Amino acid sequence: MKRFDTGLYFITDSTGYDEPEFLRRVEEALSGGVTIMQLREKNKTTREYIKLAEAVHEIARRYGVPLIIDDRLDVAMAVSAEGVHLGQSDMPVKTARELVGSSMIIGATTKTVEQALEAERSGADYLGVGAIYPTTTKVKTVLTSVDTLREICRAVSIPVNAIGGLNKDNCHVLENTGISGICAVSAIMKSSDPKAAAAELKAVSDRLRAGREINF
Ligand code: TZP
Ligand code: MG
Repeated sequence: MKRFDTGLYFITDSTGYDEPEFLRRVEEALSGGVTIMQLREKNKTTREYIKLAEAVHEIARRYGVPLIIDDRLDVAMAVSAEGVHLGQSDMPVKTARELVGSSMIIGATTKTVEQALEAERSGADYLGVGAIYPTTTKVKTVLTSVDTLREICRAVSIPVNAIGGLNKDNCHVLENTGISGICAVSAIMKSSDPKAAAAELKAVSDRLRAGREINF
């Protein structure tokens, strides 16, 4: 059975770092309390993506953290990653689920209740919803209101994570929304101390989830 905890969902961005420094930051973050991570690369060739995913997977395994690959089911399968994360213009969740069966974690980005219900029906295991705040991470996205986030949490029974511009000082808007966790790129990746940044965000996430039954 798939068990995973989206409490602190760390998403990578290797922009501006050479590979050793990138891998060092990933390891620091995992040692700070990341519960699940996503390798997110937009400008690598397939071979480069696979090579980096193998290196990241080796680290993630040591920390018992599931590795999710952004956008690319083929890369996820090639490195036996624990999961894949699919956006609205990537392979449909239903198709991916048919290809991989039940064991792989499939996440989906959704911005409306309709998209969320469709993703859940198609076999998604968790949802990412946002951007809650404007983000400096290279991404084409529009903002999603906290009200919509709350409606999505009510509408589905799979875990829902908030994403976009989140840091330890601005997560209070997520109180009582029903989220299962928070996703962060720059708050961890660009920190001078990724371990401390992850630990702080984990504590924030734990507080947000306190008293709620978590359905992961
Ligand atoms: N999807 C919606 S916002 C976002 C993605 C991938 C980027 C979030 O990055 P950050 O740095 O945590 O704002
Ligand atoms: Mg994507």
